[in-house]
Amino acid sequence: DEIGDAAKKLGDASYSFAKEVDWNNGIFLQAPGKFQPLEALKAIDKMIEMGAAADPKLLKEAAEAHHKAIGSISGPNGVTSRADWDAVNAALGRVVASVPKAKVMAVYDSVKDITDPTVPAYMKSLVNGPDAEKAYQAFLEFKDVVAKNQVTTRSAPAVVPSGDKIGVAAKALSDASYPFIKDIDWLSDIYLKPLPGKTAPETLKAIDKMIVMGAKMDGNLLKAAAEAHHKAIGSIDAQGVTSAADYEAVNAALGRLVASVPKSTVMDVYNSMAKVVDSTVTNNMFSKVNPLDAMAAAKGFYTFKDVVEASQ
Ligand code: DGD
Ligand code: CLA
Ligand code: PID
Ligand code: PID
Ligand code: PID
Ligand code: PID
Ligand code: PID
Repeated sequence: DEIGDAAKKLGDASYSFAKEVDWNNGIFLQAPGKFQPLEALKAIDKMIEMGAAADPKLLKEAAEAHHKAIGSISGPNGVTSRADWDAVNAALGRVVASVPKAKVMAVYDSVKDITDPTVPAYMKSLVNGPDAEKAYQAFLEFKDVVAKNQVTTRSAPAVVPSGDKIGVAAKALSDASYPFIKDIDWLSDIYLKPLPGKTAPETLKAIDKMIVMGAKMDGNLLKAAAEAHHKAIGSIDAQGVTSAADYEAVNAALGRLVASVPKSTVMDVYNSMAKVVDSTVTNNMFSKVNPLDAMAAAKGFYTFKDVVEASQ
């Protein structure tokens, strides 16, 4: 297709730049300017809306392209192969073309709002400047091809299941865990801190398992889960906490999503996460909330998971 061909040209002009970026740099975990959690949440919300509007099949293919690209990483900077670099660009171009332009620009504008204007020049200073300029020039040509192939209407909204066992169980889980949710400091910057003692390549292994799980998920249920999160963001209070009803809808949507993939795929995520999240992290989280609320939430979760497993 045209986007695939354009991605090859983009690769010709941008792979030198890709090789110069230190993909393992811890800086990418930092807020790109002043830490403003509620503004950042707005930007994430625009990404969620864009994801929910995208063609689920193309999202799945983009996840698969990323998984493949992780498999061909080489060198200290963590760069993927030239072929996989092109394949990721092509897959993302197709995702972008599957949503109306305004959805893409809403992401751009909201991310701009939380990005310090000196960031681009600083990032450029870390690589060979002319290579960055060449890559940007090629991106501008690529985007014209994407725009030419872009839809004007979003994909259909998700069909949300109702009256299922997971929905019923989600109410019990949410009743048991909402007090715990209210104890959590959602506006803290602790969630942006690197995992103690873990390197980027180690953490990437766990992310890869999540990508694999995402690629196997039912596309309609993934869209429904994204829509539930968007709705939940719309009802947050000053502390960032969503309403009880929207929290319940998120739990139901995520339970159904988990049930749409094999158990071993979920356990691969859990086991790889457990390798990078040690008990200092979980104990620290626990120390900041009411212990009884956390234990009631945990009990609720371990009961819920049996219902999910039964529908898996
Ligand atoms: C936890 C898990 C939450 C940890 C929170 C930190 C996660 C950080 C993720 C880092 C993000 C990485 C990057 C993301 C994106 C970056 C973008 C660039 O507190 C365990 C041990 C292992 C814990 C770590 C693994 C958790 C993985 C969870 C999957 C998360 C995937 C998503 C990640 C983020 C991305 C989201 C999109 O399981 O867990 C606490 C448990 O720790 C406590 O141990 C458990 C035992 O495993 C269990 O066997 C049992 O003993 C239990 O239960 C205690 O404790 C007992 C009873 O048995 C129960 O019935 C009940 O009564 C209970 O007590 C009541 O207290
Ligand atoms: Mg979510 C999970 C935040 C958007 C899909 N997500 C998580 C949690 C964290 C979070 C609270 C990971 C850390 C953790 O396990 O803490 N997400 C979060 C934010 C946003 C967001 C702030 C922003 C809008 N997510 C989002 C979107 C999607 C997802 C758009 C796609 C539709 N998210 C998704 C999945 C999963 C998460 C599939 C998880 O599996 C993971 C999670 O919650 O695992 C348990 C602990 C969790 C919480 C504090 C909240 C849940 C409370 C449960 C139900 C009860 C508590 C149990 C116990 C005390 C602790 C967990 C024990 C453990 C062994 C599981
Ligand atoms: C400017 C000035 C003009 C010239 C110009 C110009 C530039 C405009 C630009 C630009 C626009 C632009 C847009 C970009 C957009 C990037 C969007 C990224 C979206 C990320 C998402 C992430 C996610 C997910 C995912 C799916 C999940 C949800 C999420 C589901 C259902 C200024 C040059 C024209 C770069 C969507 C993918 C996993 C949130 O206009 O004179 O330069 O760049 O998890 O969805 O699960
Ligand atoms: C524009 C203007 C509107 C019209 C429009 C428009 C277009 C927007 C577009 C577009 C946005 C867009 C985004 C693209 C992004 C491509 C990103 C590619 C990333 C590739 C990576 C590869 C890799 C890896 C990997 C992980 C490793 C690092 C690597 C570590 C730690 C402008 C059309 C709406 C194409 C990250 C995955 C293995 C490098 O908005 O008027 O057209 O395209 O190895 O990580 O090692
Ligand atoms: C233990 C001991 C026993 C008792 C026990 C026990 C506990 C086991 C546990 C547990 C397992 C477990 C699993 C959990 C899994 C969470 C998985 C999260 C996945 C997140 C993903 C994120 C993503 C996306 C997304 C889609 C995108 C890709 C991504 C596309 C196409 C220890 C109790 C049985 C919690 C997939 C969603 C946006 C990456 O066994 O005695 O306690 O928890 O962006 O894909 O867009
Ligand atoms: C298990 C054992 C296997 C069988 C199995 C199994 C099950 C795994 C499961 C499962 C995993 C799982 C995960 C669930 C996670 C739910 C997470 C809910 C999060 C809700 C949030 C709501 C909110 C917001 C929001 C953003 C705001 C904060 C809030 C800020 C900054 C165990 C079946 C495979 C259900 C985060 C979105 C508005 C609070 O593996 O043997 O069954 O379920 O307002 O952010 O303000
Ligand atoms: C213990 C012992 C067992 C019993 C037990 C137990 C307790 C475990 C616990 C606990 C785990 C736990 C985990 C918590 C996790 C919370 C995760 C929240 C994530 C929030 C995010 C927010 C954000 C943003 C956002 C984007 C911004 C950055 C942020 C930028 C660029 C010990 C009870 C099981 C509470 C990700 C979205 C706005 C950070 O296990 O016997 O008690 O709690 O602002 O992006 O700024």
